[in-house]
Amino acid sequence: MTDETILTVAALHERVEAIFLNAGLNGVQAGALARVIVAGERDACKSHGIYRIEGALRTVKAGKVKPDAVPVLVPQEASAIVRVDAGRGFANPAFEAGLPVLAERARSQGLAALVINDCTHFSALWPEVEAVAREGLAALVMCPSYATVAPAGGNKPLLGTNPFAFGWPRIGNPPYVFDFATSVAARGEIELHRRAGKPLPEGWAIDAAGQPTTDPEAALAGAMLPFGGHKGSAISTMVELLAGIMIGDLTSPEVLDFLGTTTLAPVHGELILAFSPEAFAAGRPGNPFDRAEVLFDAILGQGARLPSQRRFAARAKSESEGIALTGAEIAQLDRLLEK
Ligand code: NDP
Ligand code: PYC
Repeated sequence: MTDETILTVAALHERVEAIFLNAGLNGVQAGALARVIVAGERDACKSHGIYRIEGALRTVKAGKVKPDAVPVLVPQEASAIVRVDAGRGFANPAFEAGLPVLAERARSQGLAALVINDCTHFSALWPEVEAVAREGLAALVMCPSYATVAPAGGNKPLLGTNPFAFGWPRIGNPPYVFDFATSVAARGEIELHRRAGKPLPEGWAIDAAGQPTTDPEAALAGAMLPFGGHKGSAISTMVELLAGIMIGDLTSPEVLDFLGTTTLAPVHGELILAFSPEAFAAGRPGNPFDRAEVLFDAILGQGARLPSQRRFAARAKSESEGIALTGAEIAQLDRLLEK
């Protein structure tokens, strides 16, 4: 006997969007948030699925995000830098507003960047790299978060979990996409372990005294660790530089100073880079998309899997069979709608 309820993707979208509209978000914000949260649940990415609704609503209630914000494209005629002012709204509608111009500029100039300023960000980045890849473009996306990760060799939170994602378009196949936190795990995973009363794997975190810990509470009070030691630490620092300082927005320690807590979604900027593989490969031998397939085949030929393959399989299952939610999750959605 199971207490599972199966919802179609469309039905879950309708419920999540209704929660946000009911909480006072305008249609632009509510629609974009519902799309990204339902995509997380659909693709079995629980750390960025419906679990994130509460945090987003808490951030609205705390007055740190504007529920009625309308993202504005900052006029910069024909520049390769496309800027969207999120107006202290969520990042997701700002991305949707900037994508068509980003794609057009990347196609005409070979490469272009979408800068999003003054946004609240709680989501996974793969929906964005996938959206750019659907335009036939390669993409790199990154953003800071808030200071929760100690630099390699350090002992206190300074860097964010700073996600970093890449997408490459494939003809006749879903794009090649990777998307990961530059910490060993996303902070959402620590919170999910805490809720489940499960210890963390070794090597994820240190406690407030700088000692290794597997206790999620101690980890949340201490610091998470970067993935790959000094390598992840350097990539995370690069994210602070490019997607914080370079775009004139907050770094992770500044975000924590501004918010004063990690219980709200972070407010900062985001950087999305788009590249036209045809433009870069012009005049050189071979078609870049065909050559990429040779590489992917060789990876798969060794029995390895491509990143996002698990997600695409989960998506196909959700689309054909629906999304399974527990009784507790359904009750939580009902509660959030009543709030
Ligand atoms: P994971 O470690 O779960 O996955 C990282 C990537 O590696 C995924 O693309 C995954 O694909 C792929 N992968 C995993 N295992 C394998 C394998 N054996 N072979 C090949 N590829 C593999 O990600 P994280 O926990 O680090 O991050 C989870 C999410 O959290 C991300 O979407 C990220 O954007 C988000 N996040 C957001 C933050 C924010 O501030 N907004 C901060 C930090 C994280 P697959 O999914 O198919 O397994
Ligand atoms: O999971 O690390 C995380 C995270 C931080 C902000 C949004 N997601």
